[in-house]
Amino acid sequence: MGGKHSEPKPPPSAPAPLPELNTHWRPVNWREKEEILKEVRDLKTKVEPLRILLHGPAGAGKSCFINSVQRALLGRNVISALENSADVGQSFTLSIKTHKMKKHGGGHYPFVFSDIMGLEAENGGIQIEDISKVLSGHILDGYTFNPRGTITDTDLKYKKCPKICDEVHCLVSILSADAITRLHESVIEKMRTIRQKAVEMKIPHVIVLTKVDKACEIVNKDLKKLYYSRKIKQKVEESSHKLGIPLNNIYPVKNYHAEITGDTNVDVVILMALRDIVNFANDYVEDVYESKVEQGTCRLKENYRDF
Ligand SMILES: Nc1nc2c(ncn2[C@@H]2O[C@H](COP(=O)(O)OP(=O)(O)O)[C@@H](O)[C@H]2O)c(=O)[nH]1
Ligand SMILES: [Mg+2]
Repeated sequence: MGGKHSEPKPPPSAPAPLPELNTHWRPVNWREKEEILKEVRDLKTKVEPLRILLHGPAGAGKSCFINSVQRALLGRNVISALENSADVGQSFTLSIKTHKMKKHGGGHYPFVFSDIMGLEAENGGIQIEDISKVLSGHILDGYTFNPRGTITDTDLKYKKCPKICDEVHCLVSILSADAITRLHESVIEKMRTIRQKAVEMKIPHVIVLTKVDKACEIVNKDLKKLYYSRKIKQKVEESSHKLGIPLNNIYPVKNYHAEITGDTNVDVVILMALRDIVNFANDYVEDVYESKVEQGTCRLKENYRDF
């Protein structure tokens, strides 16, 4: 053998991938705001209210998302009835608070958002068992969680026989696109366990990925580039991988957080997420409970509650 052979040449370094993709990876009709609003307004629910549970790390944008939905629905600025964001990361309480969504011209939409605060508090945060009880409707609004123990059935906020309207009909994990990579493994683990509980109960589960403007400069300059951004696509894939949620159940959004005036593009991404969330919640109620009603094991009419 032998013979002269030259050193293999190192492969030419691949050019850095462009931050902007040539084609979008999800179509958006930036002019369909009014259509979505009409769809949500005309929604007929089997149960009232549909209950959407938000959970996620402190500072991920839960309160801002609720505010943004309210603002997109009303078409005007709203006074934030939410907790002070200055409390984020500090001595926040471990609690559950439910928010109704006002309708233009009076009344409320037939869905509510329950916001669980304190998922990953230093002292251990809310126990998984308590979150299961929230999912199944045993824990009423305003309960303050105890990180050292779960709720007992003698607690005033414990509902022994929850109705369908007390249960959670869609679980929404809120994660911030700019922080997903450095999220602590223990928080991811807790969120995965909660997902597992929801899956066992067949409750639909989506991720709302906030702060796309902070995660990608291109999107910060122009929100319409949202689905052309390589960075945002990577963040969506990363959250899908970390929580085990299919890509098509992940909604990147920019929340209203400092703006005073409305922005139709912000409204569109928020409303696209909302439309799917309320439809998933409604589908769940129809699928799981209509059969029970048919079997006579439960009566939907009894399931309207003014919370
Ligand atoms: N740039 C940007 N900031 C956001 C967005 N959503 C929330 N924030 C900011 O993130 C911080 C935490 O948000 P908040 O809704 O209070 O988080 P929560 O603890 O999950 O309820 C606030 O200072 C918001 O102004 C977003 O989409 N973009
Ligand atoms: Mg909050």
